[in-house]
Amino acid sequence: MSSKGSAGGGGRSGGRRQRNIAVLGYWNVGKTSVVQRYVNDAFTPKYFPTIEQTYHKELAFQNMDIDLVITDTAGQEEYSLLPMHALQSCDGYLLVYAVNDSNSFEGLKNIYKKLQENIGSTRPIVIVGNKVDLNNRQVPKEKGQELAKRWEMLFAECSACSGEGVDEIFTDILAKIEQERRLVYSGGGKNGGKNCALM
Ligand SMILES: Nc1nc2c(ncn2[C@@H]2O[C@H](COP(=O)(O)OP(=O)(O)OP(=O)(O)O)[C@@H](O)[C@H]2O)c(=O)[nH]1
Ligand SMILES: [Mg+2]
Repeated sequence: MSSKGSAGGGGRSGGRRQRNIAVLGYWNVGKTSVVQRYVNDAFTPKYFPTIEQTYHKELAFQNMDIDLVITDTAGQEEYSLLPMHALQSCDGYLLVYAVNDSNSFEGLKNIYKKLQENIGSTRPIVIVGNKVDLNNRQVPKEKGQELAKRWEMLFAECSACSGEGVDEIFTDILAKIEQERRLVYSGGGKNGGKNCALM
C-alpha cells in the first residue's frame, strides 16, 4: 500500500514507465483483496469497505521497468457515480465480480455503461470473476467468457484467497496496454499514428 501517485496516462518516472489501472465492481466482490494479493501476496478474511486507495508496484515487464499504479475504488451499485477524477487518466481497467454473486455480475453492465459514457471504450479492460475457491458459484465461467467476448474484452477468473489466477490478470492487462500503445504509436491507432517515441 502506498500514497497516491501522480496521474500517469503513461508517463515516465526516473526512467521507469508509469502505467495506471483502476479496479471497479460491486461492493464485496474482492477488489481490494485481489489487489492486495497481487501487491503484497496477502489475504485477509475480514471485510473493510474501501473508500478509495492507491497501491504501487514496481515490476519488470517486457524488458521495461514499470511503475504500476493501481486505484482500488469503492464498491459501485446501480446509482453510484464512478470516481472519474481517478479513472480518466488510467491506461486500463479491471471490472470485477464475484462468481458466487450473480448481482455483482449483472451490475457490471451498468458500471461499463457509465465507463463508456465518460471515457469511451478504447482502453483495455479485463473482466474478472473472483472467489472461485468458494463452492456456491452462481455465475458459470461460460457466462463470464460470453460477456467478455461480446464486449471485446479479456476475461479471467481468480481467487484472491488462494492466489489462483491473480498474477495472470495483471500480466494480461499490462500486455494489452502495451499492445495498444504499440499500435497507436506505430500508426495503427485511432490518432492516425504520430510516430511518437514510446514512453
Ligand atoms: N473466499 C474468498 N473470499 C474472498 C475472496 N476475495 C475476497 N474475499 C472476501 O470477500 C470480502 C470482501 O472483500 P474485499 O476485497 O474487501 O471486497 P471489495 O470488493 O474491495 O469491497 P468494497 O471495497 O466494499 O467494494 C472479504 O471478507 C474478503 O476476505 C476470494 O477470492 N475468496
Ligand atoms: Mg475494497
